[in-house]
Amino acid sequence: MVLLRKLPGMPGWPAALGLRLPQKFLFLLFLSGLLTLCFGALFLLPDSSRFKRLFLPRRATASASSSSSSSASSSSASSSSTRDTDLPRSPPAAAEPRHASPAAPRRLREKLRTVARMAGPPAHTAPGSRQQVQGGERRAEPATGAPPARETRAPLRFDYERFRRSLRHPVRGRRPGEDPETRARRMKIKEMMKFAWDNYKQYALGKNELRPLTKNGHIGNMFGGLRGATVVDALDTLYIMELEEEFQEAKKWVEKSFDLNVNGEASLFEVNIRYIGGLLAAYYLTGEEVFKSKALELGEKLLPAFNTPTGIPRGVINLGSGMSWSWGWASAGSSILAEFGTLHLEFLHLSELSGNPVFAEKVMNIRKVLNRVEKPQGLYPNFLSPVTGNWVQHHVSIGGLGDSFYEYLIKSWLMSDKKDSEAKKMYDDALEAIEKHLVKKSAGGLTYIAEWRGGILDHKMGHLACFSGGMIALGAEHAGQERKQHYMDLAAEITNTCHESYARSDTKLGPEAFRFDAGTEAMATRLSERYYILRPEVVESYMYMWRLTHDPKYRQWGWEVVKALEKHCRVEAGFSGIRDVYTTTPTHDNMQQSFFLAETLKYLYLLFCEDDVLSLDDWVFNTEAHPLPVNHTNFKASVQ
Ligand code: DMJ
Repeated sequence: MVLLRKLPGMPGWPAALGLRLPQKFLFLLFLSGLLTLCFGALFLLPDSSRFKRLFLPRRATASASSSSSSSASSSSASSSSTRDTDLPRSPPAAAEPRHASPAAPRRLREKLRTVARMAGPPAHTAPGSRQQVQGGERRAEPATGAPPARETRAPLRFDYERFRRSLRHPVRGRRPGEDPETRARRMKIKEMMKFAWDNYKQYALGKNELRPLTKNGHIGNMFGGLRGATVVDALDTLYIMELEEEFQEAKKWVEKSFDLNVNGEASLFEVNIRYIGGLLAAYYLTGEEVFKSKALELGEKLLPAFNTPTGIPRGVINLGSGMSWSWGWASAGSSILAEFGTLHLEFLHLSELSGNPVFAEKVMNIRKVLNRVEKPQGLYPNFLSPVTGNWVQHHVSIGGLGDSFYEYLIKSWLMSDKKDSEAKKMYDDALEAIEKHLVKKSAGGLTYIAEWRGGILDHKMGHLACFSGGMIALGAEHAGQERKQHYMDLAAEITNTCHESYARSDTKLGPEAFRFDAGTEAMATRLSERYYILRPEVVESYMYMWRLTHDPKYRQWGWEVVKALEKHCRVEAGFSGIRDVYTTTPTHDNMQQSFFLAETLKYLYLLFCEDDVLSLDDWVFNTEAHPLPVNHTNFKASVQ
C-alpha cells in the first residue's frame, strides 16, 4: 500500500494510467488479490526453500532446524537470538518432582564415536520436532511425521538370545548352600513384596500408587496421565524374587491396559527413571517384546522436551501435545541437574534397542553443554538455563536436585564396560571438588556431605544424599590403587552417618533430612523434616557396601530396617510412610510409594542374596533400581 501512496506533486500511478474511479477500484482489487496469492505461495514452499528463510522471522526457522538437528547445542545461533522473555512459563498445576528436597522448593567415553557404536549401525535420524512460537512463548510440539522408533530401525535387530548368553552370571543366581538365617530373612522380604503387591492389585491396580489406609488408588500429577507406575516399577522386583504369578499379573496389565496415548503434564525425569527404566529392565530380564516396544514408544514421546536452544531438556512435558515447560519453582525457567543429568543410561539403551541414534545424541549433547560451562570451584550447581546453557543459581547438593547426576556419571562408565572414560573423568573431578568443599566431619566424628550455596555451607544432609555411600564405594573399586582405600573409607563413613540417622530415631527409620548444627548430630531439627516415605537410599548403600566389603554389619543394619518397616509402616492393606520418625506411635501418610517396590524392597532382598543375583559384573542399577545390562552392545543379528 505504501507504493500506491500519492507523492506530493506527482499523480498516483493508477491515476497516471488515466483510469476512472470504478476502473481504479477494480484495478486495486486485482492488485491486492495478486499480492495475497504471492504471499500465500510462500507458505506452501517446502521447508528448505531459501525464499521461506528470507521472508520468515529468523528465530522460528532457526528453532525448526535446530530441533531437527541431532546436536541441538550447536544451534547457538538460535539461542543467541532468543531472549529470556521467550521462556515458557510453567503451567499452574505443574507438580514437584518427588526427588526434590522439601527445603528447596521440593526438589563422549570415546565421544560420538562411541555413541555411534553403542547406538548400532547408522539408522536415519527421526525428523526432529518443530517448535511453535505461541503468544511470545516457545513451546515444543511433537515431530510432525516423525516415524516411531520401530519404523526407523536399521535392518538389524537386537539379538536377545545372544545377549543373554553373554551374561557372566545367571540373572537370579546359582543358589549354592547358604545359612538358614540369611535365607529366612530373604524370604521375609519376599513376603513383604508380595503383601505390597497383592494390596496394590486388590485396591489400586491401574492407578499409580496404593493408598493403604483408605484402600484406594492414587494417580497424582507426576506422570502426565500415564497409569500403573507401581506395576511398571514392580515388574523386575517380582521377577527377581521369583513371584511368578504376580509377575504374570503385572505383565498382563502392561499388555492389556498400559495406555501411552495420554495427554497430561509429566515429569521427564520421573517418566524416564520409573517407566522407561522399568520397562527396559523387564525386557532385558525376560526378553518379552511388549516391554521393549512400550519403552521405545514412550521414549519417542519424551523427545520434544529437548527442543530448546541448548538441547538441555525442560523438566515438564505434555505427553500428548509434546509441549514442554520448566518447573514453576525452578528459578528463572531453569532445568534441574538431577533431572537432565539422569537420562543417560536409559537413553543409550533406547538407541541400542531401536537402532535409532537420536536418543544417544540427545544425552551426549547434554554432556557437551555441561563440559563447556564453567564450574564454580569445580562444582556443578543444580540449576541450568536451557536457553543460555549457563548456571542460574549456585546451589550445589549431592542430595535432592543434584544427586543422581553424579550417580549416572560413574554408572555410564560402568555400563560402557569401562570405555566411557569421559564420564569417569567427569565423575572423578566432581567427586574431588565435592570432597574438597562439601565433605565435613561433625564434632562427634560423623562424616557428612553439606550443601553449598554460593560458598556458604548448609550443614544438613537429606535422606536422598544417603545413596552416595554406595555410589562412592562403587566408584572406589575403580579408582587408582592409592585412592581406592581412601574412597572406600569415605563411603563407609557416610553410610555409617546415614545409619546413625536411623539409629537415633525412636522408630529406627531415618528422617527426610538431618542436620549437624547447634549441637545436633544426624537428627532432624525441623518438624517438616521428620517424615519417612519408604525411601530406599540408606538400604541402597547397605547393599553396595555389603557386596563390596562383605562386612556383616551391613546385613545387620538392613535387617533392623526390615523390622522397623514391619513395626511402623506395615498397615492392614500395604505399607505406608510415616509423618514423624521420632515417635513410637507415628501417624501414617497413607501412601505406598512405587519406589518402595522398585527400590527399597529390591535392595533389601539383594542384601540377603548371593552376589551373583543381578551381579554387579553384568548390571548397573538405574536410579530407580532397575537393572540395565553392562555389556549390551554388539548384539545385532540380521533380520530374518
Ligand atoms: C526415587 O524415585 C529415585 O531413587 C530418585 O533418584 C530419587 N529418589 C526416589 C526415592 O527416594
